[in-house]
Amino acid sequence: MLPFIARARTLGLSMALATAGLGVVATVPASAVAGPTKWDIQVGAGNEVDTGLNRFYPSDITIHRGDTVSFGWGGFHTVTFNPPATKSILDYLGPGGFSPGPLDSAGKFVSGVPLGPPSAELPHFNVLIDVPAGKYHFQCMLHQFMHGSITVKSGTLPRTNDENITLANAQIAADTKRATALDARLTRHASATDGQALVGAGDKVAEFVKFYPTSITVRVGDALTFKDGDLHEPHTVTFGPVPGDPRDPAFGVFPSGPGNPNAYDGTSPLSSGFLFHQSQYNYWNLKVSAVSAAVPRTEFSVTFAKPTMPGNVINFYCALHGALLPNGDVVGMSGHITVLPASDD
Ligand SMILES: [Cu+2]
Repeated sequence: MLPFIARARTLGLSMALATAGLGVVATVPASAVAGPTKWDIQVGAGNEVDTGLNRFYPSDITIHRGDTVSFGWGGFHTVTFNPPATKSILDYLGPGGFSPGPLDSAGKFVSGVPLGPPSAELPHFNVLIDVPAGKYHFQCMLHQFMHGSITVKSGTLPRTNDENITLANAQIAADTKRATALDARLTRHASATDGQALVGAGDKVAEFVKFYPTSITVRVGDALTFKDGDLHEPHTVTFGPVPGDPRDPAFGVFPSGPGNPNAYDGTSPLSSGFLFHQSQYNYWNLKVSAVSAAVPRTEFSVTFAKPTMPGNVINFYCALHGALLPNGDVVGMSGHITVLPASDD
């Protein structure tokens, strides 16, 4: 069904043409008169604080050749058709990662990122789809499970854009509900004193950009082990500032001191470098990047050399998703540690 305005316009046009003696237009089916359709896909969802939903909403749509797909940003992602084997994730985060449509050949590299002037809403990434009948894949280059497809066919389509949006909203609601329950379970089960902490967590869609727990107690001489539970994005476990130049592609990627993780004093800068999984190294195609030497590591252990003073804590943060403020406070993806004297037994 055409929207009312479009129907009114179509009707008005046929009446005008009929009046001009071109009544033949009345025999053209309404769907042909309507012309190309715009289809909406929301790229990710979440609360923009600590929970991301890394899925295309909807993931798979069926359209006509000549229609436009309008990708609206629901988080930081890319929309990429036919990624070249010569590019790594680092390429997509800069201007070289942008390659506008139309998709007018099956193998054409088309890619967008949510970049633009500061405004209330980032401009959508609109891609005219001008390829023969077939199935065309796209993906987010950052989030390895985030894939979608556009099927091009002629004739009747399975759903309207409005019907797609309704299904997409139901999927967002289901993902949000599942994520809320999983986050509550992780929070409940995170022990502040068992010597372990999670660095990010989630499932194949939901991503929690936080530490579990955020408040940790450990004794002098006992190892505290941080484990990366996020298959979506990399993280760091960082105490104090990260040395180096933030514009350097290698910034923060590799472990750095001078703090000694085996006998940490709680004050010297110390960073795990990026924690990530082998599957992420592969998906990001890091082997062709400036940081190809980065080794996928999913754990970082710290053993403290002395107790914190009463009322004091040691702050830590993720250098990618959190920050150290000039006054020593940490914000975003961060936490703090209380170090007790070694136990006597
Ligand atoms: Cu992080």
